Amino acid sequence: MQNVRICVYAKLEKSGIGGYDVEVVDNTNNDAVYTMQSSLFNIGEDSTRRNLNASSGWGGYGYSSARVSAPFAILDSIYQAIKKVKSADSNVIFPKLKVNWSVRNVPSGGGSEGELRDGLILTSHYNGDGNLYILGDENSDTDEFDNHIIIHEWGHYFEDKFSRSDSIGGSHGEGDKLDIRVAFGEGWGNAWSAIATDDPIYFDTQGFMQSDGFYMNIESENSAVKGFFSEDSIQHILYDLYDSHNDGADRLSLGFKPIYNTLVRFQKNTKAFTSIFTFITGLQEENPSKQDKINAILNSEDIKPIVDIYGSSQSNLYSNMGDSSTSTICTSGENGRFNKLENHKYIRFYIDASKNYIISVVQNNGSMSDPDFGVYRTSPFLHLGDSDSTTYKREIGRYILDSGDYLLDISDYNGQNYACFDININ
Ligand SMILES: [Ca+2]
Ligand SMILES: [Ca+2]
Ligand SMILES: [Ca+2]
Ligand SMILES: [Ca+2]
Repeated sequence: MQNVRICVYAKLEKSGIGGYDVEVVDNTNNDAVYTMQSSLFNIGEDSTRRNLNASSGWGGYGYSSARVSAPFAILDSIYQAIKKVKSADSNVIFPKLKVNWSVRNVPSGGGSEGELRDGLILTSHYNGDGNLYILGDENSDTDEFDNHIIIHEWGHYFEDKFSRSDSIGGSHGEGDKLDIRVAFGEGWGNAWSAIATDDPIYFDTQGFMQSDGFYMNIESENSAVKGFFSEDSIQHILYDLYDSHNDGADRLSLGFKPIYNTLVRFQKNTKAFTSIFTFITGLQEENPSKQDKINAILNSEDIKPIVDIYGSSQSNLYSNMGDSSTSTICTSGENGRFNKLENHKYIRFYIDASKNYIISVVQNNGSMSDPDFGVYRTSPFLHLGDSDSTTYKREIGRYILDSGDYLLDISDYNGQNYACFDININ
């Protein structure tokens, strides 16, 4: 009789319709896939059953041996997310996902390729290209058992592969008035973690012996700031649209399917930047009879009825160039830098004739700004490029544009309190 050992890989694999391909690797050890092994045993002549235990490695006051269960706990959270998506669409196929976890993944560094290989991952995050990075830093911040964190970050993978996110990223926290694209992306991540787990208590364990942490109630916590620019408001709205527990202004129980359908169809193809304005516009188109109940939930977070994808009637973030080739906008640094509300303003414009265009953005109220802009075709939605030289006062870019609708995303890198710009497209 032979002696054998069973080896279990930290992978989730299923081919074909409804399939997925997820593996957990050690980014600080040449991307080796985590495994666990049974002891040697004699297979004998009859069928035999082996129950394997993946130990946590916890010794009572700290980790005293390998955290064998950690990669499998991460897979368990991801499998929960996969099952929730499949409950809305059984035909979905999940593109490959690599989860980079290590006990050496610490909350520092800047996220360069070399740093990621050394475990300097800054924070648990999705890298925009099929890779999750997850913290494993004992006595500081481990995330392998923080299912809401894992599923939040997986939610960014979902946006990337199935929907669309125009979020520009950057730091964000409670009480921030954010760029609408960032507010939606982060609010979605948090709401999604509560939706996938059916547990609105979001928890992040931290600190000495992982005994500290922070939590929030995704359904009912009072938002530090309310509005279309608040990630708190977005997460409360998305969760209340989904859940079947009536509370406050929430009398709607849509479940996940209408939310999923809106994300993978309307939101993916919308001609404005992704925000609560685009999401709700799409949701309302598919669920017109729910309008009043949707408005009641929006109203509880100080958002007026949403009339279009640009937030017309309650935001001045977009300007429409119309038939002229010039326009004026003003950015503000009042709410912070880089990714806060009104750091960026957006211009809608239409190109009639396909040719070479010069786009210029010039400050008209001083010279201390450093204007930058991005150019987007809207259908199909495509980021054509950025003009971000370090010259003060003006930014000029040349683009070959075909006829169609476009967006400009204009910001002041110097973050002046109030900078106004003339925009010309010729
Ligand atoms: Ca944690
Ligand atoms: Ca509800
Ligand atoms: Ca509710
Ligand atoms: Ca510039």
